[in-house]
Amino acid sequence: MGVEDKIKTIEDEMARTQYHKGTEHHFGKLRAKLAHLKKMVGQHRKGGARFSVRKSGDATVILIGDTSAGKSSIFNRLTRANSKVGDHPFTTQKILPGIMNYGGAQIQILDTPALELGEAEILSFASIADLVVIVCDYSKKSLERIMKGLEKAKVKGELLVVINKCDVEWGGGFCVSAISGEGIDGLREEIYRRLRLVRVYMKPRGGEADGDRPLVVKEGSFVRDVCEKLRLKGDMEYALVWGNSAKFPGQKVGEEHVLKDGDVLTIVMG
Ligand SMILES: Nc1nc2c(ncn2[C@@H]2O[C@H](COP(=O)(O)OP(=O)(O)OP(=O)(O)O)[C@@H](O)[C@H]2O)c(=O)[nH]1
Ligand SMILES: [Mg+2]
Repeated sequence: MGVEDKIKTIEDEMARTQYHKGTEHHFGKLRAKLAHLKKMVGQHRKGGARFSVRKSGDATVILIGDTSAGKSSIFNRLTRANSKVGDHPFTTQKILPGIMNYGGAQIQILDTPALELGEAEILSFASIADLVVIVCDYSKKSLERIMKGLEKAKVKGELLVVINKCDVEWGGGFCVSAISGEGIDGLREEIYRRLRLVRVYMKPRGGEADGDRPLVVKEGSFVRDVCEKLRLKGDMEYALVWGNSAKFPGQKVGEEHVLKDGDVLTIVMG
């Protein structure tokens, strides 16, 4: 039997077996075997990469955590994508991208396989994300280990710890329930806040602002950055701004004006 077949046999056995106190030990052994075999396969494949994903959208957020913490359930709540949810361990086998629309900002969310299936490799994807969301259940038993893993993998980005399954037990901190939906709206807001993005709604001169499709730039960006993002040819003469960064509606500003989230902007070319 080849390694791939052995992996399939173990995965099938895990899928068939109910996970509870009595089978915990057996699962542990299967998990260790699986991790070992997968590592071997990974080493044999060209480049050793088992997972891949392409970045898209205005920013990328990765959900990481141990098996059954509820990563896929949260992912399904945040995006329109549909990742398989299972009551047995290791349901997710690949990195799956989805989009969370936040007032027009397109935030890419990545669902990932359990860290037990290849911590080093999954954490290497955490380095490319703009925000790492650690998902734990109320026991928080894996939190310390995951934090150490991130440190070891030199992941320096923004971190958010989410404690799932608050419908079963309140875990303190940022506690949500993917089952009941409690705290999910707050989680969307928190994710957006942590990404420090600024949505700018472009308004043609004398026309209406496009309220559905903002241009998304980083906090602290200037009008100049928007011009660059729009690849405007020629020179800007001035801009008009309405909203949070404007002293009054329709304020005339230059390239050095710092924009704020929700601004409406008209660029007037020379
Ligand atoms: N009570 C309760 N159960 C939940 C909640 N979120 C997820 N679950 C359950 O927990 C189990 C695992 O959920 P998943 O979303 O598949 O977990 P995961 O972290 O993606 O698991 P892997 O893909 O194996 O890494 C399923 O039976 C879910 O229905 C929650 O908020 N409350
Ligand atoms: Mg999953």
